[in-house]
Amino acid sequence: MPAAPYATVALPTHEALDDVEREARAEAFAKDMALRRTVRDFAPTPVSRSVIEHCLRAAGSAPSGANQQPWRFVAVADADIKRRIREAAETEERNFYAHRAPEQWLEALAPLGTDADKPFLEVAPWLIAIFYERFAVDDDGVKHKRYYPHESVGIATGLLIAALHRAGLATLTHTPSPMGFLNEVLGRPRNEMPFLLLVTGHPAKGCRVPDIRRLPLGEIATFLE
Ligand code: IYR
Repeated sequence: MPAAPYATVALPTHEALDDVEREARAEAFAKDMALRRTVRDFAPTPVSRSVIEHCLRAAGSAPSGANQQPWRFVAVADADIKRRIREAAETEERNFYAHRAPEQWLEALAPLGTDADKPFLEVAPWLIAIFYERFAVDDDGVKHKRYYPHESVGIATGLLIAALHRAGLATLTHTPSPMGFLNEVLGRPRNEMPFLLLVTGHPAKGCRVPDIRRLPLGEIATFLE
């Protein structure tokens, strides 16, 4: 039997904006987001758990396939767990840089100067491991497929990165490859797939970032009016 449709509620009212204010807000948000940069050099300065909680609430407001909300976040500040994540990630990364990465991939990474050393995994105050459920298992052990889990967790992660940036924090979207060790270290069940590790904190004093450019709007967007 199909489930009954949801009851409905009035759309929660967002403040009404006039067109001038709308334009100003859209522009201001784009300008603020343009300041976001991926950082690899973090300060050990602590960040309060409640800030991370607010940002995770923002992430959890993302749209998802059939409202299944397949994302799961594990926020790690514990030094011992961070050390274990670093050790496991560096083991995988050494293998990646020395053996697994195809030449073309290494060439693409060369301008970034990344290597297998990941000190930021211990220095940054928070590592937010992001998982998505491939399926859920109910009390009778029956598996329930999740729909569009990649799209859903990707959108939630985007909101999380934006929320952390708005809170004045820096992030690194880190994808140690493969990431299966995160399930072991963090004790997550096998139906949860690691998506990425969001290294979060304050940038180190004097932190420098590559002088990259973003594609102009004309190259990323087409308007058909
Ligand atoms: N996971 C590796 C390699 C890496 C891959 C891409 I694509 C990057 O944009 C950056 C790094 C690492 O973290 O070093």
